[in-house]
Amino acid sequence: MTEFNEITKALVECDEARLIRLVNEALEAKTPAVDILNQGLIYGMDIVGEKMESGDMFIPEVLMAAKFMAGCVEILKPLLGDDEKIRGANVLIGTVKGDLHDIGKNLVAMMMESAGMNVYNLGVDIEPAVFVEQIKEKKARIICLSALLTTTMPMMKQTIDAIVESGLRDRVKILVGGAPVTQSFADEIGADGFASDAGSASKLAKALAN
Ligand code: B1M
Repeated sequence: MTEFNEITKALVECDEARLIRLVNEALEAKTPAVDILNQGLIYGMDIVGEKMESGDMFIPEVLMAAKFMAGCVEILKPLLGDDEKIRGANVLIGTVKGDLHDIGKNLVAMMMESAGMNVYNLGVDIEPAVFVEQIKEKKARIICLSALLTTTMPMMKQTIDAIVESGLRDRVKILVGGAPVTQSFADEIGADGFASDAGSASKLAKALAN
């Protein structure tokens, strides 16, 4: 088994001590940090996402893997060049106005960070105008809206309308998600994509960013 396979396996198995030891050993053996990130860790998080989609891994394990991955990224960060640190486009994510649920949205943010994207997590109860202002400020290209309540789903449409009115719609891809949200709702409100879970949200964002 290669050192990358072992790192991937330790991450998927949420074995933190082994994971950190393997990453440090790889660095001592002069393995480039970018290879450890891409071939070991990011690949591992892709597998975690697939296992979550198929029901072979559950939310607490996924959160744990994302946390351990973030710990390894902290070890590697000083050794990565600027281009390698930010592989993807800037992503904005927030729960729409009126909605205070943030566990799923944070999971999506963590999966995207783990996949190498530069994520700005705006929080919960976010006004459409704040999304618009932050798109400009963060030069974001991917916008992720989360809603967990049927009563706040219409706020997703209002947020998209505000982005259209601001003249920024052509510069961004808008993804929506959250337990009550569906693909047909996403189509109806003019979103560019829908994801039912954090793994597929991360995959979709990566695909749309390229
Ligand atoms: Co609330 N709540 N809640 N709640 N809550 C639900 C959503 C509810 C289904 C419970 C129920 O009645 N069975 C119900 C909604 C009913 C409806 O609208 N159809 C409900 C209600 C009614 C309410 C209140 C109105 C209750 C009240 O006060 N009377 C109130 C509303 C407050 C508000 O928001 N204004 C309320 C409050 C709360 C708490 C504050 C107590 C707490 C939230 C704590 C927090 O988030 N920090 C809470 C919780 C915990 C829940 C449940 C139990 C769990 C939600 C959760 O975290 N799931 C929920 C019932 C349930 O879902 N079983 C419920 C785990 C999480 C990992 O999954 O969020 O679905 P989820 O995220 C997934 C996907 O949906 C997707 O990826 C995630 C990971 O795979 N995803 C995205 C999420 N966002 C995405 C964005 C994307 C892509 C994918 O962007 C591209």
